[in-house]
Parts: sequence; C-alpha cells; structure tokens
Amino acid sequence: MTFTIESAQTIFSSTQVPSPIPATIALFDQLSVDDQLALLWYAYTEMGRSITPAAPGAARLQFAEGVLKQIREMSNEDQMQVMRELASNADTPISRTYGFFSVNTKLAFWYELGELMKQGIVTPVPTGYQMSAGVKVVLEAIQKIDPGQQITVLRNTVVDMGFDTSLAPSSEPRPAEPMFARTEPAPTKVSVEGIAEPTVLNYFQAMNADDFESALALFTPDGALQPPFQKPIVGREAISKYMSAEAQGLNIMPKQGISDALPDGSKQVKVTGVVQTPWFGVNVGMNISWRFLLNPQGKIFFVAIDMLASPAELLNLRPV
Ligand code: 45D
Repeated sequence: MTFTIESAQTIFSSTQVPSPIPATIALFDQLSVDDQLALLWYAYTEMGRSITPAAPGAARLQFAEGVLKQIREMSNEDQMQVMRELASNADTPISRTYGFFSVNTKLAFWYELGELMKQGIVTPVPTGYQMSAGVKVVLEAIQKIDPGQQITVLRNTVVDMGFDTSLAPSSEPRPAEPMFARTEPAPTKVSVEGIAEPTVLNYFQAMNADDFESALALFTPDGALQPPFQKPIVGREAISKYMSAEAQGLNIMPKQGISDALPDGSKQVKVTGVVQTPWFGVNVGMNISWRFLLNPQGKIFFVAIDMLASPAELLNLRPV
C-alpha cells in the first residue's frame, strides 16, 4: 500500500472528534466588526485574571514598532478605525503591513496594544458601545472551553486579521524571526509509554531543543507536517520555514502512544501529551496528539498535530 498525503491524513481517524475551537471561531465570525473587537477585549481581560501572556521582548516588537507609534499618536476614533480595518481584512497601509507580520509579531503587536489599552492610551471599544446579545453568546462559549483552547481561539483570530497577503504576496524577504528565550531548558530526554520508535522519540527531543535541522532530517524529502486546523505543509524547505517561525520555544511533553505496523512495513504511530507555548509557559497546557506515518525506512512521511477536544481524548489510543 502506498500512501499519499491525503490517505495519510486519515490515520487514527477516531481522533477527529468535533472540536469546540472551530465552533467558537464560527460564532465569533458571525459578529459585527465592533462586536468582534469588543469580544476580544472582554475575553482577554477576563482571561487575564488567571493567565496572561509573557511580554514579548524588544527584538520581537521591533517589526511592529512603527505601526504602534502611529496608532499611539492617533485620536481615539482613528485608533478604532485602524482596529476595524484589521478585523475586517481591509486593504489599507497599516492592515497590509500587519498582514505581512509573522504570527508571533501579530501576537506581540496586539499584546502591546492591550497594554496601551490598559494604560488608557488606546481605546478598547467605541465610545458608547453596548454589548450585544451575540457577544454574550460567544463570551459564554469561550468561558466553557479550557485555557489551552481559549488561547488557541485568541491566536487564530489574531492570525486571521489584516489584509490577506495571499491576494498580493510580497517579494521582500521576511525578517529573521527572533528566538524565544527559554527560561528553563525543555526536557530533552523523553520517554513515551508504549512507544519505542527512535524516529518519534528523536523528533520530540529535537523539537524541545529547537533543533529543527535534526527534526527535519527525520522527514522524507516529500514529507508533510499538518499543524492544528491547517492544511499539510509539504516538503523539507517549507516545513523548515514554518518551524523556525512557529515552533520555537515549545515544551513538548508526550505521555503515551500506540504504534501499529502496517502490511507494507510502514508504521502508524499516535502519541498524546501536553504542549506549552512560550507565550504562556507552564501556566497553560494544551492537550495534543501527534499522528505519525513512518515509511518502511522509519522516516516521517506525515505527521498531523491536533488539539484534542477534551482531556479524555489523551487516552484515546485506538488504532483506527
Ligand atoms: O482585537 O510538534 C485585545 C507545531 C484588543 C510544530 C486583543 C506544534 C482587541 C510541530 C484584547 C488587546 C508548531 C505545529 C485583540 C507541535 C483585539 C509540533 C489582543 C504545536 C486581538 C507540537 C489579544 C504547537 C492578544 C502549538 C494579546 C499547538 C492575544 C502551539 C494574545 C500553540 C494571544 C500555541 C496569544 C498557541 C496566544 C499560542 C499570545 C495556541 C498564543 C497562543
């Protein structure tokens, strides 16, 4: 049996349980732009009572500084207008600049705006804004999900803002992504109950050391990595770019797994465990599964990373 990326996507298909994350984002998408901005403000300040993101360092903020300075100097009404343009993917100079930011720069930009809002320099909601019934519904939906899911909803809304740069890609090279400083080294010796495949264990160890070169060497040249809620990223070069932009500083704590040999000598391996993002450190654990398809030579042809719908899914190690 020869696998394609499409057929590989279906391994351990019982993992694909309906997730509250896309459901919550679908509710959010139905809100008006002003309601969306207000919702994010309420959700963020509410969440801030128990968890707050780590302040992005100066290196990460440098790409956003120009735009932040412009916004700081605007009237409250103009500040609202810029935020509306971002939230509605408008084609304006600031919304374009934002669109070309990396994911982590987008998050850093909003972190900083949030600080300016707390200081009263930027206005969080339009003057006289009245919370609509729709906002209450989405807020309640967000309150029901766990912190790992909440930060994913926030992240996805931030990533989706700004001009859609796929409509007019830039030829300019992207600035190098600053590193996330690790306060403590991640566990580099991992053991996963039920898993002996060196490829899989080496993958986790390399990722925990931000050693993407070693991680990439474990993939076949045409191999693919599918991040949560995204299409597969295919080929070593594309995976490498993705990892240096988005996989830095993660703490990966796989716990248990199942390995299943297939008739052609390939193997499907599913591992579940907890991942921490450098944005929230040890304060937020995300329940994650990895579904690997290893070729007969033990190389990774495909790996899907999924956010689990509930902690109970950590124990779902059925071979189908
Ligand atoms: O609009 O094995 C205000 C891969 C105002 C790699 C605001 C991985 C209004 C391979 C409130 C200020 C990477 C796939 C906005 C593994 C407004 C691999 C601000 C997985 C927007 C394991 C909002 C990694 C703010 C994973 C400041 C799963 C929001 C990583 C800030 C997941 C939100 C990381 C932040 C996640 C969210 C990070 C900082 C989910 C960060 C989320």
